Amino acid sequence: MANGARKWVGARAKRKEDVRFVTGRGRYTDDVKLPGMLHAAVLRSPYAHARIVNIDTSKAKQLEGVMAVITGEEAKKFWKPLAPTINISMKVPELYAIAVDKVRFAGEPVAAVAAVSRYVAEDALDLIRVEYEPLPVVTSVEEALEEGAPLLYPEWGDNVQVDWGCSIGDVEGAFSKATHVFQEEFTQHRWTGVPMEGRAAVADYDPYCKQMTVWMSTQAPNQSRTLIAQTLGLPEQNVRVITQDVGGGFGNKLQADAEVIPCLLAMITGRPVKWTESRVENLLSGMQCRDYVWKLQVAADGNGKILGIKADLVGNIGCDGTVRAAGAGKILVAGAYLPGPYKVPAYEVRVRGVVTNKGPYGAYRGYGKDIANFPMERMMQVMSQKLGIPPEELRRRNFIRPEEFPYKQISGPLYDSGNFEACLDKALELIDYANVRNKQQELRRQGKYLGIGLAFTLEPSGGAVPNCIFNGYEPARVRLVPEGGVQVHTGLQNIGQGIETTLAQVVADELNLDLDDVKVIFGDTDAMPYGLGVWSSRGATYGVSAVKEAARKLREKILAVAANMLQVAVEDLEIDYKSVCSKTSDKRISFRELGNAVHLWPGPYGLVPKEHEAGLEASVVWTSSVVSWTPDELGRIVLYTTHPSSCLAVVVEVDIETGQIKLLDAAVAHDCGTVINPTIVEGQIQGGTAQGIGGALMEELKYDSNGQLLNVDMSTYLHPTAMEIPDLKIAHIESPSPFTPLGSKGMGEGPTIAPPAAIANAVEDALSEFGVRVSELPLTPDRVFELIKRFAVKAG
Ligand code: MCN
Repeated sequence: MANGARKWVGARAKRKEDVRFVTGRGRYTDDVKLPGMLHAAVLRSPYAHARIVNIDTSKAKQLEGVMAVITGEEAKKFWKPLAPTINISMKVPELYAIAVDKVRFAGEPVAAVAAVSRYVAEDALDLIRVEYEPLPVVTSVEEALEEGAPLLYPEWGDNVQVDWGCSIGDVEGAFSKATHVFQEEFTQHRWTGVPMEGRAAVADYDPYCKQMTVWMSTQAPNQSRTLIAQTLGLPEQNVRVITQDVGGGFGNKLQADAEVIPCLLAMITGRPVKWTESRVENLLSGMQCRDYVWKLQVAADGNGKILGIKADLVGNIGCDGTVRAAGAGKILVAGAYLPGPYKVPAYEVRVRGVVTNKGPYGAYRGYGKDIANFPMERMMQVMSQKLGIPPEELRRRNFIRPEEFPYKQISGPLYDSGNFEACLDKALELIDYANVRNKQQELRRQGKYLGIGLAFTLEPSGGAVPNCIFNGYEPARVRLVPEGGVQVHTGLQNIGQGIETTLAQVVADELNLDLDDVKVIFGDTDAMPYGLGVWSSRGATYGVSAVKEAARKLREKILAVAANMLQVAVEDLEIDYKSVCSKTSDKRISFRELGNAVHLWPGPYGLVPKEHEAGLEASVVWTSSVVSWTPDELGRIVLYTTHPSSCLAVVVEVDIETGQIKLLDAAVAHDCGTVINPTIVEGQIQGGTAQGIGGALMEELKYDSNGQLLNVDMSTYLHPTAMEIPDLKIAHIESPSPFTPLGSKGMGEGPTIAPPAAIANAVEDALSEFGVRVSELPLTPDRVFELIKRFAVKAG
């Protein structure tokens, strides 16, 4: 195959990993069974805020089959406070995996048991007596910000964990010359990722070799290893994290929090210990998201062109967003990405993350881009209605244009490429926009309420946060084995998103192989390079680039060795299927001959020319070529990453008698640069959009004023099924990124971002004759019914 030709990249290859999933051979952490293994259970606080006065574990210790019972106070002798997951300048609390002195959310661990079975361990929990002194509870940001509010961390002096802001351009000038100023408040409720498999860890400690092995369900095995080693004070090189299949991560599996409990219990008992999170535990103490209030002011000229934005965000980040969870960073991302795909000449923003007695605030598909997206896309709808400019036209007037890339957004990020208008046009075409608009008028005359809603997303794939630099790199190693096949070692993790197939596609193209000739190896910190796992849709940006460059390097080496062996010039050679052949003669050598010769029987002069390392493997640490080490105007070191974008268009019908919303049609036109596998990308869009629809229509973590979570199971925390999700229409628009060798950008998070705004916009559009303004989500039938009643009365 000629250099650069593509057979696999862009192909709808079937997912390699699905063979084991559909044959029931997926291996999850809970499947791990070790000889002599104990089971852990965790006692959790019933109070949202309380001082721990005393814990009596004596009866639990006497129960037959119990091997260890530990409280936070006792555990403190063995471990250190949880290490922060994100390294951003903000207040970092001193917290332990098992609470010491005080609990700050209902569900926080206060003691743990290791026993011969989970049943015995759970029975032992019932025998532990804890004396609490309840403290006043704050659940809303308004309460938490009040003068004299109860403080979660009295040493901070307030409840604000993160506070950042900036003012760029002539903001006051923009507002004074504006024809229109729009002022709105947008809020979103609290929801969560609900991975099918909760968090889980099996720890096995060898005290003689000081070796800790942890099977763990995580999105980032190396980071988990570092966090576990730091917390337990173990030499990191002796900690091995093994991650097999992961039953969904969705950003929720980036910490090492409760997972360190079985590790400590394994050290104490000298036996392997398993802990698997129950659904109740997952809803109480897993990563929670959204839950914020934006106050937004937009200055615009007479044509609806944005002149300036003033924005204020207060996020309810629960008990913590840095140690138990990494959600505080989302607040900063939201500040940077509010302007999204639009030109904003002047921008003033303040973002605050406020702690309350709700559960941990962590990463969830979107990581702050969702927080930025909702107010901006909702504001587009409000502006469109007030100005009488169609929503698609208003967006067009404000879009950054394709010829303007790379584009430095006012809030800091450098956008690599995109064609926003093409995405918008395609999404409209897919829902047959003009026709639906006509039909809308007709149906309204018959008493049927149809609405169309749009939302545009733009996000960094690979992370970019003001005030900090993410480690913008990823390593990869590609090895030709003697038999002629290839192994790829990556620091990414398969969490269901399909990297075993897509990375193989990239390598297969570079080395002219079939997919079955390539094995992708991941999920074992003793075997993989120190890569950073998967979050912020970084795989197709960083991981893919590293693998492609390593395979290219190996290709050069293969050609050089073949030239040596065949005694021809490198330029005369090309790679054919599993072999190297001369372009001008019938000389040819197979990968097997080459692999055997180099690995097993290198000749006296060596077969690998001096300019290459010996062996037949190549390693690359790929880094974003565009990192500005010079602080920008806000004093930030900025990592420039890739920016996928998309447009979601939905058509809804609202039954005004019941408040029921039916999604009649939905289309996504998205741009993630070069698409490696369209089928996988479409699957990501289907799954991500379904999650976003869930958040828009039904998913909600409901807390009462005492900080009690009221819905801790799947019969009360509602989740969408196939019944609620329309058959999505999907189109790919490709604006290859100039920042990556293949032009690919990540996209896994994006589809979850747009549905809340698009659906809220569609509902407002459907109910425009009542003047309905959607102020709260999820749009459950009772809430929609209330809205109609309230606005119908207002409208008289
Ligand atoms: N892809 C592609 N071509 C592109 C971009 C992506 O073929 N131009 C493919 C990738 O190779 C990969 C998938 O699409 O197979 C998603 O790629 P990417 O967007 O790079 O995301 P990551 O591999 O970094 O995965 C993480 C991302 C995130 S951050 C969350 S959260 C998430 C997600 O992907 N959680 C998921 N998708 C998920 N999918 C499943 N099934 N389960 C989760 O927990």
